[in-house]
Amino acid sequence: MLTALEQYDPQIYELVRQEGARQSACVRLIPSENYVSRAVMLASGSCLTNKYAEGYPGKRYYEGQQITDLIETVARQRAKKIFKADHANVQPYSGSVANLAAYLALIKPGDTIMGLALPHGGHLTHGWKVSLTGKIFNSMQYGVSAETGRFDYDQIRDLAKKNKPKIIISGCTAYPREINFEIFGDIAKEVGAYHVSDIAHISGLVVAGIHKSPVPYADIVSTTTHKTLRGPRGGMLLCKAEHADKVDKAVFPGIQGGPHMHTITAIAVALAEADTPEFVAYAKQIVKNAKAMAEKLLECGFNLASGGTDNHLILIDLRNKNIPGKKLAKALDRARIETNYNTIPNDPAPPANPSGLRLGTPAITTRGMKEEQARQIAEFINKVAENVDNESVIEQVAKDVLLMCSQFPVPEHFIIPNKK
Ligand code: DSN
Repeated sequence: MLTALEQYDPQIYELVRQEGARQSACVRLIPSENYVSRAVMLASGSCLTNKYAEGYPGKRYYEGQQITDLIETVARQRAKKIFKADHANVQPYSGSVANLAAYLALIKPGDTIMGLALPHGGHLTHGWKVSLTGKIFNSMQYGVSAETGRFDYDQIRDLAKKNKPKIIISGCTAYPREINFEIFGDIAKEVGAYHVSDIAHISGLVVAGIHKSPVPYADIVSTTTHKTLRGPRGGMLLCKAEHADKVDKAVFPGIQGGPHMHTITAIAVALAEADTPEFVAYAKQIVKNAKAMAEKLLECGFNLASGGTDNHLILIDLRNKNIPGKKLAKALDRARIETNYNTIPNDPAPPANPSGLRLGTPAITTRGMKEEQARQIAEFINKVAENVDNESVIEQVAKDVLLMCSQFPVPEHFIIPNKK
C-alpha cells in the first residue's frame, strides 16, 4: 500500500513517512495516544473504506452487505464479550459523537445533564459550555475537591439532589485516580437520573480488569476505541438490553449516516487483541509505568494533581516551578518528549496557557518501556524544566531521548523506509 502511495503521490507519501519517523524518534506521553498493531492498521486501510452500509446488520438501506454484516456482527459480539455488556453499538465515528448519541438516546434537548467540568478533567462533551452538549442541554457541572484533587462523592450527591439532572455523567480525560462507578450509579438512582459513563481513557484498563468496569452500574457506557484500548480512531456504546433500541436509533439515523466500515473492521481486530493475556500484561504495565514516573516526578519536586496516579495518566501542577504548562510542553517537544499542556483543577491561569502538563504511559508501554525507562523519562522532564530557556541542555536531552527510542523501537509497520 505504501509503495502505491509513494508512486502515486510522493508528496503525501513523504509527509506520512516523516510523521512515522517523528513518532518513532520521540517519547510520546500524550495519554490519549498509542501505537496500533500492524493488523489494526491494515484493517483500517482496507477495501472496507469503499462500502456504504447505512443501517445495522440484517437491516441496511444499501445492497452488497454480505460481508459488512458479518464484520459488524463480529465487532459487536467481541465488544459485548470483553466488556460483558448486553448490547454494543460500534458505529459512532468518535467518542464525542458517541456521547451525544448516549444523551439523545435517553433524554431530550433542554433536559439537565451533570458532568465533570472540563478544567477539572472532564470532556468538552460532558456539557462544557462551548460544546453542543453545553448548548442543547441545561448543563450543570461538578468538580474535584480543592483539597484532595479527587472526587468528593458527597458533594456530587448534594449537587445532584439540588439540580435534579436527568443524566449524570461519570468519566474523565484528566483524572489520575480510580473512579467509583458504583457510587455514581447509586447517586443517579437516588435522584432518578440515568448514569452515562465515558471510559474513553481507561477502557483498555477496564477490559484488562485493572480498573473496575462501569458496565454493571451505568445505563450506557461510552468509549473511544483508541487510547488505552489501542484500536483505530473511533467510538463505541455499550448498554443494557432495555436501552439497545434507543441507542441504535440515536446513532443511526439520529446523528450519523453511513458507518465507517473500515474503522469497524479495525475495531473488531483491536477487540480480539484486547481479549488476550498479552493485553492484560500490557495494561498492567501501563499503570506500573505511570506510578514509577509519578514517584520520580515527586522526588524531583513536582506537584501532582491528587498527589499521584492510579491509572495511565499524570497531571503535573507546575505552579511551584513557576513555568507555564505551554512553555514546558514546547520545550519538551524540542527535547523529543511529546506531552500536552492542560488545566489543573481550579487553575488560576487561562485554558490557553494553563498551569498543568498532562502525561500518560500507553504509548511508551506499547514500545516495551518499563519502570526504569519511565523513571528516566521523569528525570529528562525535570532536566528540561530546570533548563527551560537553555537550548543546549534541551538539545542534549533530545539526543538522550533519541538513544532511548532506538533501544525501544516502535512496532515495525511504523517504520516507513526512506528510499532517498
Ligand atoms: N482529546 C482527548 C484527550 O486527549 O483526552 C479526549 O477526547
